[in-house]
Amino acid sequence: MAEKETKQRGWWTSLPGILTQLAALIIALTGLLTLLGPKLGLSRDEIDAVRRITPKESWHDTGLWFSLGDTVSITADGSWTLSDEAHGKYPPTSADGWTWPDLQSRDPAANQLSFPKPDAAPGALLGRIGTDGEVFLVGKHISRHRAPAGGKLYLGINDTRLDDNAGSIEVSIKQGKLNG
Ligand SMILES: [Ca+2]
Repeated sequence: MAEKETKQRGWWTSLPGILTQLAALIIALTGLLTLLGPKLGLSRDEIDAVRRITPKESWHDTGLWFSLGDTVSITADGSWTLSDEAHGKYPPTSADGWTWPDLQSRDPAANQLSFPKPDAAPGALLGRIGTDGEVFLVGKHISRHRAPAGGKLYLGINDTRLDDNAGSIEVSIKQGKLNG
């Protein structure tokens, strides 16, 4: 009995120590996230332009011109859906889109549709430079993608039918010039 009481006292005595260690861990993690933060997206002073992209337009014209070899970095926030409530299928997703297994579990025939970029996630944010430029995956973030040709930057959703889409994604864009 006496031994049990001693054990209990011991446990309570060490509680402040455990809390202190927990607090130190939280402070350390917060610091780490602050350090990593700018690497996960564009920092405020890096942003050259902000655009809002809706999934109902096939290719949003950002109005930003790129020359061959320039780089484009994009951070995308917000959510949109491949099919709104009226058509009743897909809850909102980020600019990373759905995974193919998730999509096919809801719609087994989905892979027979012709997506703008079939090897990228359905509902993902896509980009192209020039109206005929090669389509590239943007998702929630892309860093220093090199322009394969000169032209304007267009952004859009990886989807086949656009009229049943909803939501919007806000993109922050940074242009890196090859010369200067
Ligand atoms: Ca759709």
